[in-house]
Amino acid sequence: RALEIDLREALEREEFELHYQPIYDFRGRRIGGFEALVRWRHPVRGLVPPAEFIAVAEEIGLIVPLGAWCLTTACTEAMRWPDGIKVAVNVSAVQFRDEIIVESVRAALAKSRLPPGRLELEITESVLLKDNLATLATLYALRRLGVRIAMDDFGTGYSSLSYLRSFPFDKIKIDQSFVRDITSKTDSGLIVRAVIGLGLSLGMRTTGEGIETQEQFDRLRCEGCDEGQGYFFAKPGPARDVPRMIERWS
Ligand code: G
Ligand code: G
Ligand code: MN
Ligand code: NA
Repeated sequence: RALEIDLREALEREEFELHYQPIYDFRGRRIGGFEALVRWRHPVRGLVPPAEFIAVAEEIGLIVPLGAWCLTTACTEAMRWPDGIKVAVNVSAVQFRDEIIVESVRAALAKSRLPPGRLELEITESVLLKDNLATLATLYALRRLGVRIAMDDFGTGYSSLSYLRSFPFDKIKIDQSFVRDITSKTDSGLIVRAVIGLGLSLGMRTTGEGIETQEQFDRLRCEGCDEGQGYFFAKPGPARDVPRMIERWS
């Protein structure tokens, strides 16, 4: 509970910060974008990872203002990056209620003046769990703003394929659990190959997540995956590390 009390005040106290992990473009052989990952710099606990506070933030309704802060901060920081480099922001299912997300995204784009095509929203299957018309309408409203939409952690939900049928995502992010075993387990390799083929057929780009080794990198590139992300390229780091990460992989 102490955490919850602190969390309520963390936004006003400006204790949140975004870290960025590069997303490598296999074909272009360079960093094409960064995923923003929120951290909470707690005065006593130190750097708290999202796994420890996002769920609480959702419960207490903080996720809406926190999500808006993440969007505005990510867009504003991305404006300082070399032209064309994109930024991806994770969006929680709770932010999708009442179309609040559309206003948050509109406001972030207006305030930062980031071209909408450089912002990508990562949503998980939980957003589409109800598969209701309101959710789809919200996704289309976001699409009309000009932002891109990625299906995150693909393959870990209950019926991923039906979600791909209900909405034309720009990108499928293949969950790291499949990438981890891609060279050691035949079935993981075959699943990854099938998902890349699926993306190709449906006109959706694919990103392999959690790449940690040269072997995984080589395998994904050979299979025709569009992008890769993982510790092999870089761990998520503060905004000031972004230029160095771009340099390292250019
Ligand atoms: O950053 P890690 O390195 O610990 O991130 C863990 C998880 O936290 C990610 O899978 C992501 O789904 C979630 N997460 C990170 N940043 C954000 C954010 O800004 N908003 C939401 N809703 N989830 C986030
Ligand atoms: O939003 P998403 O669930 O995809 O968040 C990505 C999570 O995966 C973050 O917690 C990030 O720190 C973590 N991550 C990114 N690259 C790697 C990696 O190569 N290995 C592992 N184990 N975790 C990673
Ligand atoms: Mn993500
Ligand atoms: Na993911």
